[in-house]
Amino acid sequence: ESEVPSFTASKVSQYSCQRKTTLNNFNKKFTDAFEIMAENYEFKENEMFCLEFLRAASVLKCLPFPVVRMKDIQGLPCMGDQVRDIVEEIIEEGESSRAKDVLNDERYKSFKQFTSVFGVGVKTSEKWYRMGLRTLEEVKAEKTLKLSKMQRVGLLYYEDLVSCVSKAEADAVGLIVKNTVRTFLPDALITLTGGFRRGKKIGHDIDFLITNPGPREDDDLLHKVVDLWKKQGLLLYCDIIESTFVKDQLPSRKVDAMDNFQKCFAILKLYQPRVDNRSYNASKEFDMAEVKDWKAIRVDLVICPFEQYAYALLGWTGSRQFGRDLRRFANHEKKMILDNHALYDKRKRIFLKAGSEEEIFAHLGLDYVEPWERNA
Ligand code: DCP
Ligand code: MG
Repeated sequence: ESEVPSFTASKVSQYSCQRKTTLNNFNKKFTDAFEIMAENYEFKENEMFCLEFLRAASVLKCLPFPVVRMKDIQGLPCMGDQVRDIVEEIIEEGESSRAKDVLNDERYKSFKQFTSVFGVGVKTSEKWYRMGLRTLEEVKAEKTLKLSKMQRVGLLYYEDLVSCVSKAEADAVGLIVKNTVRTFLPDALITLTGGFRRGKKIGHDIDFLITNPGPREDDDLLHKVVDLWKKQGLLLYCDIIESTFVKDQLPSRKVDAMDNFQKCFAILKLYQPRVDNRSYNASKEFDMAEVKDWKAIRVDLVICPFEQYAYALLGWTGSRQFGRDLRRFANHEKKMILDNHALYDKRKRIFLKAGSEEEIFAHLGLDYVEPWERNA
């Protein structure tokens, strides 16, 4: 009787790795409210409630229609009481009073500002808040604070870093990364990962995964790359984390574990001649003195052995929620442990090798999900 292609709520999986989630979100009104709630619980270190709202947001993001009445969410997974109450209020009132209260909450507002600084997380925010600090201005003025080098550069380049990175900027940085890496390793495979690989048009940083097909390993590669950038005056900050990868080590069970690959958290200077709309000055010359022709950009470089490339690519492509659900699915449905390095079958007690993301999905008995459908 209906013209609409049939949609069965009870067939929507509780795992986002069994759903297709593109960037075309029909339920932004709801998911924005859930994400505000989740972030507030993250600031309160209430992981359970935080995940509850992130999961609910993720489910609504995959719906092929906007929710307009309570019946539309009937039978969907992850719709607990808290979530349903908010959906109901948004349907009736157009907005959520609970989400609005969070946005006006003093603690939330301070944590939001603090955590927007590179190098500042929930722990540091908590410390500053307890000291009575409320705004970044107050943080900057508090001369007794011991800031890490990361936090100091985070404040120094704050304006550039909070303004989002565009896809065009990601491509420009991609060329720089490729050129530099291939100076040292001509056959290196360099892949743009993170949100941009999922088709996002903006991001907070640019993530690259580097590997070298074939036997040759180069533990010094990242050091050589950043040294060259330093010489070229392109490096504003860098922190190289050495690899702690141990072959045949069981994958980590932790849901949000950091991986063991060698990586570099950097801030690059991206030159971009700005179109300056000021007119000629009296001497009919451009006054170039104050024109800043570059932008500070956060770049993450991760380097992995070729054998682990497919697992690292899957992990670093995200989304975070998609990755969490992949690991949860592997664990609970398949008795396997998945992380960014490997997949381990606990029953057979073997590592499952994979040369592509498709093979990893196949090992898990999952239909393949394209990167742009992983925006869970
Ligand atoms: N990731 C990971 N292990 C880490 C950090 C990140 O597996 N220690 C994964 C999850 C993310 C992806 O890598 O989806 C990229 O991390 P980002 O924080 O850069 O997230 P996105 O690129 O998805 O979003 P944004 O647009 O904010 O950069
Ligand atoms: Mg990113």
